[in-house]
Amino acid sequence: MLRYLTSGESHGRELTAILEGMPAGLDIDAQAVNRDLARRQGGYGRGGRMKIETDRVEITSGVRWGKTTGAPIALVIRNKDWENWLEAMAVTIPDVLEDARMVTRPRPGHADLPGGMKYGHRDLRNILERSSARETAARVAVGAFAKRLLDAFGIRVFSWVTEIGGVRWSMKGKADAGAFFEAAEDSPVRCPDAGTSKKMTARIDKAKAAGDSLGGVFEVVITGVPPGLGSHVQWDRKLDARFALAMMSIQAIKGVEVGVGFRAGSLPGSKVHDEIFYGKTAAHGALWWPQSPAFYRKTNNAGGIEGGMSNGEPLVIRAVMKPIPTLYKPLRSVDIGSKEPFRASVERSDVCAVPAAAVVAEAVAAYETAAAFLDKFAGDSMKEISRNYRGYLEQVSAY
Ligand code: EPS
Repeated sequence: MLRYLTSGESHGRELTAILEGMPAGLDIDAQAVNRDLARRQGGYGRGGRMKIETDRVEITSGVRWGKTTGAPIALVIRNKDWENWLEAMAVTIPDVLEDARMVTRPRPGHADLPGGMKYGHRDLRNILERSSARETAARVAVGAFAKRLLDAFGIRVFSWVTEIGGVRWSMKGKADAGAFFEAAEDSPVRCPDAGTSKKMTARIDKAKAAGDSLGGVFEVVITGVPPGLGSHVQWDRKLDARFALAMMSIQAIKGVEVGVGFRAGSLPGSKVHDEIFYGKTAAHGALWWPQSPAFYRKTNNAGGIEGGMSNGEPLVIRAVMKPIPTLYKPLRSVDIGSKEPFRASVERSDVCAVPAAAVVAEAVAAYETAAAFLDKFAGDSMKEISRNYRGYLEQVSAY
């Protein structure tokens, strides 16, 4: 069983994650983890904090001589900004406290007010420090380990942005995950289309000038997934249900779609379901793909999941991020101490973090895929899992 926990505050000493259940014998490349951490920090529309931080992972357990041992893997990412918060974020009461940086003004759309009421804090900093999307750096590090495991079995995870603040990329032609991903990597907003990228950055500039923030939509595609991850037999084993939970757990995500998604509500069944064919097929491109003849589809409206199970097609998951609630434009709120209304203004924030959220989504999707993969092909070492996987592929090929 794969599992992980994260801890850490936005301006505390560091973020920590513990990942347990990774098999022994997996090659680990800390630089690959750092590359993903840097990708999360990027994107047009990020604020001042990302100029302070250079996120780097420290692997403090579970890896020896470049390989996992099977023991829990502990990951640490230091907050450089912590040095500016030594007193305000101290674990013990500081001798000198010039500025506690107390927060009594809840931001509409943030965890501040419900969190304060729930935990009984009069200082909302105790809520915002943990609810901040800074936590996603730890999840990206965990996701990089999951990606490494999936990569060993030819499974790859991609992401790109399809909409920012109403500027939409309407994808033309057949989706080519590899090409879209390469183009997205070169775009300041992770949109594969250069023309749309320009319009998106202009939209972000406009929002910034108006003191506003923007949300958007991104897509995650996972290729090389064999049929049979997840299960139809119980609610919490359904693969799409697990993806929905994972996506919604990312800060500021308000909706998730799989495959054709919400458009399924307006199309008839004949235009939604992916017809099944059997025969000689062109190379599928996935490592697991059996020898021809085989079952295949010409469309992928299901987004690679039927009955809560992967069906062998690429997994396609989309999610929408709301505009960041920390915005320069004053919004009405009420001080929790004085109960007086005020208009919130902030010192520092991102205008748009949709490109970063797409990178985070890659990480959580990689984790869910790896967890489902290990559920099915369980083993304590890479050797054992490879053996289990090969045996299953023989069964699929002969079906
Ligand atoms: C973030 C770090 C935060 C914010 C952002 C995400 O840094 P700071 O609050 O010090 O500027 O930039 O978080 C939010 C906007 C939010 O509302 O939580 C990061 O590392 O991604």
